[in-house]
Amino acid sequence: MADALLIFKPDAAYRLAARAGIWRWLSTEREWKVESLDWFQPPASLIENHYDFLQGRPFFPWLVDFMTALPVVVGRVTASAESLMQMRWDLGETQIAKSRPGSLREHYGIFGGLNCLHLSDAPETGDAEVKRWSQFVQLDAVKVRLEDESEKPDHTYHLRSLATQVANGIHVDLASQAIGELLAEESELESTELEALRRITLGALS
Ligand code: DAT
Ligand code: MG
Repeated sequence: MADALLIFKPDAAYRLAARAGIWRWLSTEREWKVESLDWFQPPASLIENHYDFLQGRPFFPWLVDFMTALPVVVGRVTASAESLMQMRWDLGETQIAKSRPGSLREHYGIFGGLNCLHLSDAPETGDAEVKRWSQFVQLDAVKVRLEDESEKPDHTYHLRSLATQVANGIHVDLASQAIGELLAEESELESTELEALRRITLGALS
């Protein structure tokens, strides 16, 4: 069995219907086990190391902001190498426009790298990521209970449509405002935290 690091990124941690849908999948524990889960706000230095292979890419500053702007739900799962590959298959491809129909990211992801979930891609990376993150957050107990249903609406496809408009320079102000309103409806965030979720969402579109 191998360790893998799992993160509900802000677009999954706070969009409650998306979070519930992803949790419904994760909690089946079909061929894996959720060993730990907790809220944690990563410092920039941790994210810069975690994603060091992406340093220099144009989206890197956004990626660091995205992953550090708000607390996220971090966990450790154990799975065989084959099961981890199966989990990554269920997750879908990195960029939303390319993610496989029926995958979690195609279902809940909004745009570009706003893709809901991090999951280590192999036993070796899982081992290294769990060791690195363990220096910052305990990965040995399930401390958060996530719901598998939500009263909140799931606006994924509407958000994706508006995000595509913004990314293409079409009705940018109106579409940006509508994105903020839909995120407010999907989440329980208010004021500065809601503004942070809006900022990192719009940041993925430029
Ligand atoms: P994954 O998360 O599927 O393992 P990765 O490890 O290659 O993908 O990249 C880490 C994160 O960086 C990814 O979840 C979102 C962001 N990212 C990667 N490539 C991107 C791109 N071309 N455009 C926008 N964001 C990207
Ligand atoms: Mg990766």
